[in-house]
Amino acid sequence: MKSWPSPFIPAVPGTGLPVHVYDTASAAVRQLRPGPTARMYVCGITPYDATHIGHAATYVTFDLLGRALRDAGHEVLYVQNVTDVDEPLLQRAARDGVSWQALAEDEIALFREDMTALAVIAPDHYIGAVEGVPSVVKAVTDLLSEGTAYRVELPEGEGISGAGDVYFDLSSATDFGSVSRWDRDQMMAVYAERGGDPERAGKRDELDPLLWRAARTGEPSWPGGDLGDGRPGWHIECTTIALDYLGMTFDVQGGGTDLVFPHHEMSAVQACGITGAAPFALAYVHQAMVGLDGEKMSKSKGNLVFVSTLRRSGVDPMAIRLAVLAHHYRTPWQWTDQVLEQAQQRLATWRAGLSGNGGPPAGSTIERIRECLANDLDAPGALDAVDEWVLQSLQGPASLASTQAGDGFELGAPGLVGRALDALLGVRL
Ligand code: 5CA
Ligand code: ZN
Repeated sequence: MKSWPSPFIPAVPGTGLPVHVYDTASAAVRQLRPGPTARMYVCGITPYDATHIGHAATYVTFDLLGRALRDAGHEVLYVQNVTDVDEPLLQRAARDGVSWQALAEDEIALFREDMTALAVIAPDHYIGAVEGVPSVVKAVTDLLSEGTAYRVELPEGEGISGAGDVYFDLSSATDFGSVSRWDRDQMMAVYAERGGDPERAGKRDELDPLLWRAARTGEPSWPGGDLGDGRPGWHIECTTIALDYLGMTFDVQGGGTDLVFPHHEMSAVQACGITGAAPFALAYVHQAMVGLDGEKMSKSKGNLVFVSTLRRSGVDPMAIRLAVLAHHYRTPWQWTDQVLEQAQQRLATWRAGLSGNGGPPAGSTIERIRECLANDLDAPGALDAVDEWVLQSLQGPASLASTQAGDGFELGAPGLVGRALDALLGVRL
């Protein structure tokens, strides 16, 4: 699937530090140790509504991680999916009387525009679930023949395919639970509301995830060979796309904390079942939930602030990016008018502070930005470092006179800081 144009990344003198991030699976901040190419998979949108600030936070966070890895000398191979066929998309299309394909196409187009405006680096492979169907068919067929998956008959009168649904057999997995570290009660508490079907008759374990949904009347389906016509379950979509484009044991699996269980847990356990290897990813990194009016911002609740609505009302996308970066990715936060106003104020101040020919020396500020990013993506810390440089810049050379030889201002420093903001933080002034 077509992605979006990537922003130009200017060169910045020096190199970034080894990147540390919080890995959900080991419950600790860990150093990433990629080879020359860091491999990153981030779960993409289900395109039934526009990009909201929570989505923006997730994609800006992983954009920041990609930038930090590039700055530390790695190439980044970045893969993202689009869940372009799934229950919520089909339901919304039916509700609104539009085709699910048209709805998905429109929302993906809007998402591309939002990502471009927010200066998010595009994935190298942007893959739709529909594009991934042949791969899912192969994987599920293999799992069935190995006995790690099983068929469940369709409820009477529901299906148009006789072959039945296919489920993954969790009893075949040795490391189920190793991504989330949750116990069974925690899992059961959220499974149904997060797309699971614990009540489905005929499953061996209530938690077994759906791999292949046999064709139903009125639902889209694709040829599944021996599986019969049908469509992929949600988790297997990400399992197979990640395996196809990154291979097993890639560096970072990313998404929001709402995906820790079941989505990332199931994606991982299925990948281990398919390949016979482990782990699926070396680190699982999660963006905390962004909320509005005290609740998680979510399409199903409808408490949403859309990036495109803000843009249309004249808000500078860089102010939206700064509003996101003002919050650490591991801390849940709420979107308010004040958050946006502060970001707009900061953007204006930075623009003023960077508009001169000379300024306070850039080197130590760039170093601080790099230290912050390498230290579990401390974006708020990086913004503080820039604030301090800008303040000194606006106060003029006198602010440095007591500590520096001459007037202390360097010609070209604003240009260097501007390039660092652009390359490392994705903030273009
Ligand atoms: N298509 C699946 C992933 S395979 C999905 O979760 N789509 S989504 O459209 O619901 O979410 C897209 C991404 O945004 C996911 O990584 C999700 O974890 C993240 N996300 C969703 N809501 C929020 C929120 N309120 N705050 C932060 N991130 C969020
Ligand atoms: Zn996913």
